[in-house]
Amino acid sequence: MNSPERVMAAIEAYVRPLIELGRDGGLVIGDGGFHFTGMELSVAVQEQILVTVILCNNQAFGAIRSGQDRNFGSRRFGSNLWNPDYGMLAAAFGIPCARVTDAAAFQPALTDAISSGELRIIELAMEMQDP
Ligand SMILES: Cc1ncc(C[n+]2csc(CCOP(=O)(O)OP(=O)(O)O)c2C)c(N)n1
Ligand SMILES: [Mg+2]
Repeated sequence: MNSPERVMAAIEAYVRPLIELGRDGGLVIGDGGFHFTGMELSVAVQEQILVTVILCNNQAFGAIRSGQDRNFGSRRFGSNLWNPDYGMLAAAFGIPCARVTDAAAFQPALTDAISSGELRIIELAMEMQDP
């Protein structure tokens, strides 16, 4: 599994050169945030917005759950997520999606997605960690 620190370091290493070149690298979003906004993939396909979407899947509204653990004696409510099969969801939009569960596989997947120049999704299985 991937720790947030390792993931962010890898993302920064790959995305920073693109930002410095003035190119759109992509976006990083949590599974909870994706549940709010995921249908915008339709706009991305329609308008051919060719970015890499890194979908960080920790099966939780993690920041909310951490707050519940810290401030409410670990009494969790509504902060765990049931998630769909993102590969199937991406396929419904015609978007290739790679699922990464091992930290070592993330950088090759990111390089592959960015260099494709296509709209791509990388689903990154994450550990749930208190920030
Ligand atoms: C529009 C909106 N609604 C609710 C919130 C409150 N909120 C802050 S963090 C968070 C959880 C986000 O979950 P996820 O995207 O999975 O990220 P994680 O914390 O798990 O990394 C929510 C719901 C918000 N910031 N914006
Ligand atoms: Mg989450």
